[in-house]
Amino acid sequence: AAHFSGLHFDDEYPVPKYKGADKVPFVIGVAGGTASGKTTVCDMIIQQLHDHRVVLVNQDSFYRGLKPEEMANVGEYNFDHPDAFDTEQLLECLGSLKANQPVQIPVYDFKKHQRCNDRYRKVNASDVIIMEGILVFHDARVRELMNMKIFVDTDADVRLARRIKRDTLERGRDVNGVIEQYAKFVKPAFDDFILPTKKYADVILPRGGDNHVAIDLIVQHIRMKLGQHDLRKIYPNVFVIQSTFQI
Ligand code: UZR
Ligand code: MG
Repeated sequence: AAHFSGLHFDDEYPVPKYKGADKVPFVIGVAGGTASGKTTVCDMIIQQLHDHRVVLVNQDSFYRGLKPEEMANVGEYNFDHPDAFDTEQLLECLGSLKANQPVQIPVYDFKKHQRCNDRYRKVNASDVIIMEGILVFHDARVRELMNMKIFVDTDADVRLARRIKRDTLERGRDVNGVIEQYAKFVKPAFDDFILPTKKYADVILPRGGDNHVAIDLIVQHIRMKLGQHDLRKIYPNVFVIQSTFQI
């Protein structure tokens, strides 16, 4: 009978001082071609996880600013190539966030193709970190920090149509320019660098933000993982206690 006293949790057991103090954040990677609906999917996940602390970090923030010689020939610059990003800095930021350290994320100006010097976005420690971008599965070290990898798989014609709309409406480009750039850089880079990373995904999400069923399933999984996490941290002896039932 003495064993049953094990069912009561010891008052002296060290409970975390504040909620989330010693939790390892759950890191989600969301990759996929341009205009596949990555941002929409992330927004939907964040909305459904409203009762948790979630931050979204975009790979776009880690675009390198173009050097003067590259600016002089901006039409020849490949923004869809892995080298266009400062992956070392991205890795450092994601590592810090995973260690519950706040970080300063650079701010990138899409019109000037430059970083806004002295402007940073401060991101605090969170329960869930979502890292979004066309090439977030490209670097093995970045992939290793991720607990869940989602590849948003939307047909290329749908993506091109959306890209034309977005770049003409929001980025002040003309239709011919967008189509030209798509043929010259965006499509080849998708085939060479983005599509090959699909094999690293845990979840392949067809139709992006239109796929409510898949997004619900993803959110359920994240919730379950966050819940399990809490229990193990607070009651690491729970399995030992159960073994006392064996008389
Ligand atoms: P998403 N991009 C720009 O248009 N200008 C820049 O200064 C930097 C990037 C584009 C980039 C890529 N390609 O296809 C797209 N170009 O941003 C990725 N050209 O963003 O995943 O939201 O489509
Ligand atoms: Mg986007």
